[in-house]
Amino acid sequence: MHQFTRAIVRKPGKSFAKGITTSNLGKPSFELALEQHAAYREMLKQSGIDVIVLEADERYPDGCFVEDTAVVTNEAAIITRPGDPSRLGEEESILQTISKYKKIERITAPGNLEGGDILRVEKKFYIGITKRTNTEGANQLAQLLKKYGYTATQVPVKNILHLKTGIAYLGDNNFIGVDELKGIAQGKNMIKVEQSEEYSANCLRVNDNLIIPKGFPKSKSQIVSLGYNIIELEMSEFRKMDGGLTCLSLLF
Ligand code: CIR
Repeated sequence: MHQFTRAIVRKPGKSFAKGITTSNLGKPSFELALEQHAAYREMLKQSGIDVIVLEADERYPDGCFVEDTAVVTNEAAIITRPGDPSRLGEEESILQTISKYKKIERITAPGNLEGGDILRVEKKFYIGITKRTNTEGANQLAQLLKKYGYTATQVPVKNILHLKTGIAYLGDNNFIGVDELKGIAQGKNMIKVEQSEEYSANCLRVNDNLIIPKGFPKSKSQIVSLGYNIIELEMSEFRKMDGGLTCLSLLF
């Protein structure tokens, strides 16, 4: 599995509760979100990551979900073009920061693409076609990835926000995901999440650790059996805004 050395994160702002959500789980607490974000940053440090922390930008309530603003490979950072108008512009400060470390490529109009729709499995990328990522954006990304020696496959996604809302690659040919996306794991091992625990399909492998959301016992018992070094994080406030573990960082 790819080893990461750095991550960019952005703290949630006071406008956090004004972001986009479909969850019906109520209004998030800003204070609790800050606490949970601090625990997330601590987890990254424990996993050997040098964490670059950006302050909140109140213009963008969803700005803490930095994953959506770039797709980062060894060779380049591909700056995305978020598919919801309220999120367009978040990518500019990420560009400023990441350009210190990576060559920059960009997704351009009429392409839309959000990083939550991009699943990397070793040298292969899956690109979810969703309300946020259109085929134009996906084609542009596929071309760029091809240039750097990767392959890309487009996957239509229904019923969930992003591709990675429903599936994660844990490394070692292991996936966790929802039934709809089982095709991606064909011939490999996939832990199937039950509908009541759907949120736990978004896990995050960071170097030697596997990060899982707290409160999903059925998924957890199956993940434990795979033998990973597990860190559980409380994600309640981000979940209220449709965000998961992968959304909160850009790892490279
Ligand atoms: C949104 O709807 O855009 C945010 N409230 C949640 C984004 C979550 N990001 C992700 O899954 N990569």
